[in-house]
Amino acid sequence: MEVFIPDFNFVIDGRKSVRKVSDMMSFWNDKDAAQKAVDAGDPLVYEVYACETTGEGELSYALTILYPGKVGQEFYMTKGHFHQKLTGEVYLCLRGKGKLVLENREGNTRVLEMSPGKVTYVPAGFAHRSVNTGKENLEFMAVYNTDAGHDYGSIERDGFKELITKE
Ligand code: M6P
Ligand code: ZN
Repeated sequence: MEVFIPDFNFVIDGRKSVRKVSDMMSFWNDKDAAQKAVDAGDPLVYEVYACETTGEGELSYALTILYPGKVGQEFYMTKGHFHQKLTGEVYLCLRGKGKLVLENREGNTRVLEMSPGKVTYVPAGFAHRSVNTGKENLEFMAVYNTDAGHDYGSIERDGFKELITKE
């Protein structure tokens, strides 16, 4: 199958969010390593360019650029979230190498591979976190329901069962 990989050397006209190590203190497994990274300059972990629409039934989409690196043994990752509303999400990996970690409220887990051209699906009811296990940027497009909402609370408190420390 031929896969079309868009050239992402353009800036998406969207809202940009920036996450540094210090913005995610409660999400890292190794808090001492996280504090050391903050003290050493607080590196950028990821950026999200989100185009969020309004209106029932609409879709929103976001480009995430997740930089390579580790905090302790743990690869750089997104915070990860559940949707407030029971809705799925589609990911298209554009560049780099990584994993998409899924976990539902019952603790069922799946880890999917991300590589350029690969599409992965997050079923409704699964929290999702992307992890950069490579040496270059991991870049991906996500498409989700505009009403989905981001619920970070339980991930912030309990984390994911899967800790990604190996490629
Ligand atoms: C993807 C989508 C976005 C999300 C982003 C970063 O682009 O799932 O909705 O905001 O990744 O993930 P998080 O919000 O968990 O930090
Ligand atoms: Zn989502």
